[in-house]
Amino acid sequence: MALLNILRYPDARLHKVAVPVTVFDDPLKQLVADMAETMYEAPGIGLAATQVDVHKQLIVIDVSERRDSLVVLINPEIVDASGVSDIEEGCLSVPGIYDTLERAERVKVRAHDQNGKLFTLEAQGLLAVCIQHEMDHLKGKVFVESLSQLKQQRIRARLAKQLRKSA
Ligand code: K1U
Ligand code: ZN
Repeated sequence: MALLNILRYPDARLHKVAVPVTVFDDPLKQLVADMAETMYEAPGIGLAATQVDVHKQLIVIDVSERRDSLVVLINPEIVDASGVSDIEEGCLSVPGIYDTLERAERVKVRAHDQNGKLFTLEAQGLLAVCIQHEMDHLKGKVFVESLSQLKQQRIRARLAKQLRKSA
């Protein structure tokens, strides 16, 4: 397995739109394993392929406390959504920034697993919010871009300061 590099906002590659996976082969399974290892090591509760500069519709998520319940969503589609959640979001591509967006509290998602098998998952709470956050990455959207212009300005200033400190 290998640790992958996570792109940092405002890298333009985070805006690429992912294409559907058509081949469920060994290299795809290797990518799933590498993304899971990268997510656990970060640590994070989710990771979209876009964030590791692979522009395919593939997400890994684990919101369990024991970190032993990996969910792999390939070509995910939300088929039902309800309620309103105010769970705070973070992003491995925007370290140190947390905020809430208006998200559905419950989603029903249809996706393929890494063997190509189609399944439906009903999620609520943090898992539902994480699925929506990761699916936005696949569309080339980073969560901070849905915040007000004022908040985005402040975030850009904070990130520039972080960058200066680490240089
Ligand atoms: O997409 C990402 O960058 C991952 C992101 C997912 C996410 C978190 C919270 C709400 C919605 C989506 C993260 O994992 S940020 C890190 C984080 O939340 C976390 C890390 C360690 C333990 C618990 C949470
Ligand atoms: Zn993110």
